Amino acid sequence: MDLKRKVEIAVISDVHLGTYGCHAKQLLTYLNSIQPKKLILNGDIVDIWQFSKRYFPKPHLKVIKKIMDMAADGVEVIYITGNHDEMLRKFSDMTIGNISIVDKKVLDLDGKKAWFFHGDVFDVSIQNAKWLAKLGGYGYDLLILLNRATNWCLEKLGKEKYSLSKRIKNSVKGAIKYISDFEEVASDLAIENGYDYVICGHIHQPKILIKENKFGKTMYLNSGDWVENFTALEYQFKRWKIYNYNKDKLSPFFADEDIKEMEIKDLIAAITIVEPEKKKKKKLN
Ligand SMILES: [Mn+2]
Repeated sequence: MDLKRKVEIAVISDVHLGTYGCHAKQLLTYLNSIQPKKLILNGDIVDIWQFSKRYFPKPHLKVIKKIMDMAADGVEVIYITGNHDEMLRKFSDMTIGNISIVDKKVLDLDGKKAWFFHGDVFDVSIQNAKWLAKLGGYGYDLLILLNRATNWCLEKLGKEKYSLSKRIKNSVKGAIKYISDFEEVASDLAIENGYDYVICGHIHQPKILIKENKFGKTMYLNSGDWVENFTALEYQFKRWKIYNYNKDKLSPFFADEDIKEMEIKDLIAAITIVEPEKKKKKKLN
């Protein structure tokens, strides 16, 4: 009997393999517990920025192996590049077997349009991002180049690359503002482009929100991270849910899962036992 939880789509982001903060073991347990049709890796999976530290323990390798195995078993793996794995952007739009590397992805989900991207395009300037991204796909690509150019200059000047974690460390207030701006901009752009769902990572804040403005509404989703939150997004039965490793662990995540495992006679018994009690109550009344 296969006890893996079947989901249509599982989305993870911000795993940061190759860093001390990454919780690879928990992620491995999670990946072993699901059987998705599509696995979307929404950026910052392997942290190539910090690769020089030569830290890459066994569980981190196992995560990579697991993802490759899933792909070999027929899972469609979509690797969306982030800023910490931006080196992979050189290979964007490449496909190797069931694994494809892209900078963004649009999927049709039961007649609704879902827009996936990591979210670092908003880093350099969230205000500039707003009007640049209005150019649709072209604007998104421009923003990636802008971010890359900025980081290249910073490096040449001997400064640290622009990173969100640094900004958060610098000021809590600034971080809160950035997070709400991020959610706002991503949602506004999604509404403008007619997307029903906008799915990001990057800010390490798992969330599902309905966002509305005068032009329409969209659902904003963030898959969180495997550094602090241990979260994923799952799409099944035409709806999205946040999987939270600490809360949901490996217990049946959807209510109907334990029903599915029951024998038919037990199911019938479970329904029929209730009946005599109901009748009894009626009589008492
Ligand atoms: Mn990122």
